[in-house]
Amino acid sequence: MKKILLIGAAGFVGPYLYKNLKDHGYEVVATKTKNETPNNDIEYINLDILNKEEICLVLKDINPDYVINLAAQSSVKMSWINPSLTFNVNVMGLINILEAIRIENLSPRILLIGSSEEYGENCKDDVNEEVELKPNNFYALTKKMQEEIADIYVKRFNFDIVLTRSFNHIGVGQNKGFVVSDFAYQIVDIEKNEGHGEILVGNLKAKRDFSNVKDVVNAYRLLLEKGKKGEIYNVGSGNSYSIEYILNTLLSYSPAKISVKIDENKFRPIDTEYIKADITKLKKDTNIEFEYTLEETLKEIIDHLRKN
Ligand code: A2R
Ligand code: GDD
Repeated sequence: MKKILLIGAAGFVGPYLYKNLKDHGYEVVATKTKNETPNNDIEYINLDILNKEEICLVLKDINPDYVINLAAQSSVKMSWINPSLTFNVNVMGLINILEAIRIENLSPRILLIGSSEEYGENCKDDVNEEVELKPNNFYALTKKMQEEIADIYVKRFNFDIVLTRSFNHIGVGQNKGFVVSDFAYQIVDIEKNEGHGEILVGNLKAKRDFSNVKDVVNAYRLLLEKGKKGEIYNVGSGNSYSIEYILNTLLSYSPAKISVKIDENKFRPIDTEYIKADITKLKKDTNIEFEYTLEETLKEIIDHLRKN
């Protein structure tokens, strides 16, 4: 049975990817930070990617066939508040992982998760992998640096690395701080209180390519299996929706009387306006079909919050 080291597996994406990999017959060793107390039945080991020696010990112990890194400071919003944390985890943490693999003389296939945010200013309709990257926030810059660092390890040390540029993904379990959770939590709070109230929102004009996290983790497994060494793949739905459409769809699922207030504090210094993925390359190399619609995903998220 092939063994996968899944780093940073107690966040939003981790438990979904863990399940997908197990369902497809992999042995998975999942890691979390020592501060996390995940609410699921996955057995984790603790690993801090800022500690290279710790990574070496884990690698030596497990000797994985594959390494997937999900550990990151993953919020664009937070990267404006704490750029140094974002650089530490997303850049230094990555170098620690790659260096530990090199030092331990291992040769696992590696999957690294990047972001559509890397296209930044150059984002446009059906953006494909050839478009020049022009990141316009610190998070995006760290993900662009990830690609440059990976390229050195592929070319200089013959590492087998596949990378993604993942577009927005949503689902049950995503923390507040991301748009769908921010909206859904507020709506459910209003429903539970007086049944009427005001929801605070940020930039409704931005458009994003949203997918269900279950489709995204399926793409990650397929890329691990079929992606080409050193290649970068857009992972998205190929559909773009305005944040206003997301808001209105969530509101349409609620019986509460809700008014919408634009809150200037929720706007970012710079916000990428329009993102939509060209997923020709992903489809060609993996034959993937995305299963879930945006509307059913939004419904699942809000229904789950009501029950919990
Ligand atoms: O910060 P924590 O304690 O919540 O843990 C997060 C973990 N993490 C780390 N793991 C090991 N060593 C570190 N120094 C370290 N710093 C943070 O990475 C959390 O459990 C995980 C990231 O989970 P989320 O923030 O929920 O991200 P998500 O949505 O699962 O995204 C996975 C990947 C990331 O590369 C994103 O940038 C990309 O997909 O969108
Ligand atoms: N978070 C948040 N909260 N965003 C809001 C709100 C709000 O109340 N109102 C409007 N927005 C807008 C943001 O300004 C942005 O244009 C859009 O909604 C999406 O914001 P987020 O959900 O925070 O996601 P993101 O696009 O910044 O980043 C996510 O997607 C990337 C891939 O494109 C993250 O998951 C990243 O880790 C990921 O790489």
